[in-house]
Amino acid sequence: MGMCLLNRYRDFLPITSATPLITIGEANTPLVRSRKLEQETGCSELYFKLESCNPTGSFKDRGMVMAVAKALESKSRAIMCASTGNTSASAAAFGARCGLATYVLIPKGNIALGKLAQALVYGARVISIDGNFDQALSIVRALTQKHPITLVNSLNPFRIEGQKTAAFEIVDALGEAPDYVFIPVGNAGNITAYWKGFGQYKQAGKSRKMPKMMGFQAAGAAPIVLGKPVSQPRTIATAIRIGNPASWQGALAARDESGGVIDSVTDEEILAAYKLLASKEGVFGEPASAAGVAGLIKCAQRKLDLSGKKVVCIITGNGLKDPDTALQSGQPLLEVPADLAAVEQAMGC
Ligand code: AN7
Repeated sequence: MGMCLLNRYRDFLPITSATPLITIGEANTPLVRSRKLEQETGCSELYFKLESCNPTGSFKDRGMVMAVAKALESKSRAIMCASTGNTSASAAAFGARCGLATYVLIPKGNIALGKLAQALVYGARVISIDGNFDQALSIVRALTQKHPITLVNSLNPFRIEGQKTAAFEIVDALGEAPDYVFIPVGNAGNITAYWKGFGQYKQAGKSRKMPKMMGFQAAGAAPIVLGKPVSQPRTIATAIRIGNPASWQGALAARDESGGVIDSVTDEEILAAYKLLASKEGVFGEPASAAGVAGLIKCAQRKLDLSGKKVVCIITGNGLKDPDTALQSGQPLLEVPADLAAVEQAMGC
């Protein structure tokens, strides 16, 4: 279907006759069957939902298209978010497309290079604070109360509305909801949105069952697992370096109502899954995306029986966004003279 996201799922979205059906080509992302990990983890069927294929390279475009459409509908002239990088890239893209002033607040030194480049080239006003994401979000909440600027973090309920469409696409592609969804958790908007989407689709008779939601935080930034905020979150997966998630309650509801888990994976487990995904599956997700996959591997190692089960891992963002981690994790670059014999030697022939 060549129809934009807002139009395709308009019956499930807060669309009115006054909502502009904007698009930058978001959503309708591939669901790709695994070749390797399916056998290794003992799933009956394992799929990767490539949210990394969105126009700005992450799932954020789904929620942002809805939030910005509603901002335009309400005649807003400006949008603002705090971000670990992907939300800011998406806000900046839609802001540019729609002629809105866009302000983004990011934690200094902890945003992947590609994401920073995106926000700057789309023309957002990018402000880096000497603090973390949680501090940035609290400043943005205060500023958007004080000034006529629309908040486009997932505290804005339209973000969750747009993001839930990924669950619709999975059910539409499989003809039924999967048994398990493995997903990284940062600010917890995405797991909240998926759970809402699966619920609405079931209610509409589009599926008969609901998946177990398996959310994974990084061990150094695992407030939901620990049951208390983390004041100085740390992880190589900067996208989910969040110590006090805004949608904490939504994540708990998704876990408890689905019979799933919110657990953590170490940076070592994240990096191992990141490398395996790229080198064995040809799927280059960013480190945060690998947290969900690392969670699947961890569960399989702890003897979670996935035989007969359909499993989906959400690849939330594109690996190209974080070239530093890629260059440190991949094969070494071989540099040789411009000489046939030297190249042969480097090839190992
Ligand atoms: C690739 O961009 O929070 O649990 O400010 O970029 O819904 O927060 C990003 C989060 C997973 C976690 N994977 O999703 C931001 C931001 C990637 C991400 C998450 C993020 P949520």
